[in-house]
Amino acid sequence: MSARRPGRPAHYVVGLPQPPRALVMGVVNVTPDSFSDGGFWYEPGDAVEHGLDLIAQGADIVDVGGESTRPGAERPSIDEERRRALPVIRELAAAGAVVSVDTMRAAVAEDALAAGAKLVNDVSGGQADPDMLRVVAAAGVPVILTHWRGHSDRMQQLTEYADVVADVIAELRQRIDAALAAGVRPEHIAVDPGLGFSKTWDHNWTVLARLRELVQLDFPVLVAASRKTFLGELLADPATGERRPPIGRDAATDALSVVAALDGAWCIRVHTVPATMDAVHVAARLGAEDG
Ligand code: PMM
Repeated sequence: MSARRPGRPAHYVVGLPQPPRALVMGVVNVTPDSFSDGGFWYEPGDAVEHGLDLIAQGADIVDVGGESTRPGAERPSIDEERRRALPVIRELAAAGAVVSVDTMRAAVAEDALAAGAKLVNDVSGGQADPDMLRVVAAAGVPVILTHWRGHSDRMQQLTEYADVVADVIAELRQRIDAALAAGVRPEHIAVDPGLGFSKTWDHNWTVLARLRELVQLDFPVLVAASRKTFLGELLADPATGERRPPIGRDAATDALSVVAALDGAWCIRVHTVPATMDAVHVAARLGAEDG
């Protein structure tokens, strides 16, 4: 592995924007209970407006989801998930945005694609719903496969690893193989180490420190550290020990965005876009230096 950091994606997903820098994906959670922004954009009109703001700020993709995946979260019914996500996806796609649907349900993914979504972000990597990879293959759209071991009610009990990076890579390879076997085209696959999904805070740091091993998998890598609890824990109030609340974690998120982009991440998934855009430009410029 060279000492130099590439500063721009080592690989791109065919059919999505390919700027000479990491892509920025802005999050639109249409949920009452997401850890980071739950309830902020729960009304469809507010969610659409937020998505349009993210696009105006430069987001390459907006990721719309109707299910919170925070530890312990209860799953909404499929109808409720549809009710939350689909109108927002329809409007944002009609406004010209590249929309991804953040869902673990094949039927929701199918409806979202019909409503104009261009890619599927499945945090279970196709494991939660046995039909998901078939739906993605049939639609001929890109998919993000995240490292995942179980639903939110039990994911924090599934944190045993021999070597977290090697194990995540091996498990992601299995998901890639499953996607290919279902007929998904290789150039439509991106992977994500799933920070916070069946990982301790230390595991998250190890994965981020060794991100370049994941980049060497030869598939585009998405990094979604934005506002996650391990940042709140790092930045806990020294006097009280109280965790920094999600809204106060954006500067730390931006710092990680520079590092991830320098290491060759394909896409950075964040709640606030402007500083992330600057971060990926800085990384790309540094990566363009010879030496
Ligand atoms: N994390 C959340 C939701 N969606 N999608 C991907 N690909 N990777 C993630 O780590 C991920 C995700 C957790 O909740 P948030 O929407 O508040 O960040």
